[in-house]
Amino acid sequence: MDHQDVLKANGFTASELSGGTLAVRSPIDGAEVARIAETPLESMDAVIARSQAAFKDWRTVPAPRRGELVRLLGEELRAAKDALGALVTLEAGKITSEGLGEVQEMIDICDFAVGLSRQLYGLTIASERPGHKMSETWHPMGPCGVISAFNFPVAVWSWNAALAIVCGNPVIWKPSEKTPLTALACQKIFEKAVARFGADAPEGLSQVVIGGAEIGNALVESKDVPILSATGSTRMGQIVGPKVAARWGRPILELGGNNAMIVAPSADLEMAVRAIVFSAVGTAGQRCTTLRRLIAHKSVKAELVAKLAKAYGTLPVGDPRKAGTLVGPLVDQASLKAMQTALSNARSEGGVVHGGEIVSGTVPGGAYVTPALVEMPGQTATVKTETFAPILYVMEYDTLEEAITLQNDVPQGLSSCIFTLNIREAETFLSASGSDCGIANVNIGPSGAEIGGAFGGEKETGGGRESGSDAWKGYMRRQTSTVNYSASLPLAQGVKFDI
Ligand code: UN1
Repeated sequence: MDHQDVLKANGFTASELSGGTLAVRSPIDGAEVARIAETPLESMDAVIARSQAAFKDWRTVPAPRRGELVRLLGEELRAAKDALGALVTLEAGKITSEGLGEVQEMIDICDFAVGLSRQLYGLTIASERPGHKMSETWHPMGPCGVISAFNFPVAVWSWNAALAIVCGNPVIWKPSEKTPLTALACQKIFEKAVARFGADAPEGLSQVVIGGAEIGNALVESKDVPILSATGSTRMGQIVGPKVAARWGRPILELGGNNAMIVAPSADLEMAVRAIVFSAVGTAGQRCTTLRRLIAHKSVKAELVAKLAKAYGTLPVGDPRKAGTLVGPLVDQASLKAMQTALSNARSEGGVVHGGEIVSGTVPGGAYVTPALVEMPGQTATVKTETFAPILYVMEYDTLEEAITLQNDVPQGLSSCIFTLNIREAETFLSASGSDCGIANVNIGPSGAEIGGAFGGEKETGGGRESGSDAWKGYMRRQTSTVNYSASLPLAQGVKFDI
């Protein structure tokens, strides 16, 4: 399908795609595919007011009924899967299977949220006073701002939106300037679900705002947006987090990762190689969870690097729409430049680089590269820095303690893993003195997390949790209630206060 066919399949009209000020380019060939309208900064107050008005209605709709809307959203996403997946490929440059996988992730979180809509449980708690009952109830919070990145242009919104909506909160979404069309397409899909749902879905329950940092900043600074979920660089989070906290809002931050794999002497190397290649070069190294550091035991490092070099040598790089391609383009030329800078820095720190070359002639206009494997003498400044490109730094270790120290000695704390068949090593890695990351896996790579678990990480990754487990609590406020059904008024802690 060419670009225009994909846009048509997602319901865009010619007038929606022209006459605006934001140029949208496809990483596949660098071609401008649309020029869309941006949200005027002065209309942000009205956008937020609409969301607040929607909140007043939506918070009183019973949660299982709110879940029905998300169930319909999941149905509409199933119907739109091929078209939306192709749009993710067009706008973010993901290979077809990963574009579709991202939409599947949206469907999965909708299913999860539907079940959740009947399980927003609070506790009942034993009171120390006779004739008293203590319990907690979870209530909606209010508008949830979502600032998302180009690399997961639709799934990250759905993690937030599906949960926020069953929790009783409207959503205002500011997508990356690089991927606004996928956001507008999701809004169309959401509106289809609303049309089927009926009148108790208020106008403005989900809104998309288009523009740059100043549009996002309007959400970040507004007291009327109590929850602000932001995915992107640590630099961005460093600005957003304190601003939201300063106005007593609740930030949910998903920032940089610098994810490692430890390969122990007992590891199944064939399996490790497959996991490494998928997690280091999948999405052209542009996932937060991409494998960026390989910490291999000195007894297996040479063999592992040889196997990897062989696998890297035959990786199909090219047009992400073509069957068989595994590595699509980087998002733009600036990413390519950042990758080259990181590689030259690594070289000057003693690194030996394999690959990392520009692939010309695949699709003119796109930023295509062969993934790089870089043998490093140690964990240098460049290795500690996240570069959003397919670069895998390889280091070696002697003792497990040394490997865990290396794994933890970076500013980021998102995802991590160990390949070992030794239960002592596996459990040590998962223990309190093991990996310091939000995600720690055994015999699985660091990327490709399922929606059932809570997703997020520590340190410069920002501490936020989204998606599964009890991440929904981040979208609600907890109310603790004590009811006295006795005829006396005893005070807690034995305090006497007789009047
Ligand atoms: C991200 O890279 O921004 O674990 C999110 C994964 C995906 C989510 C990644 N499920 O790779």
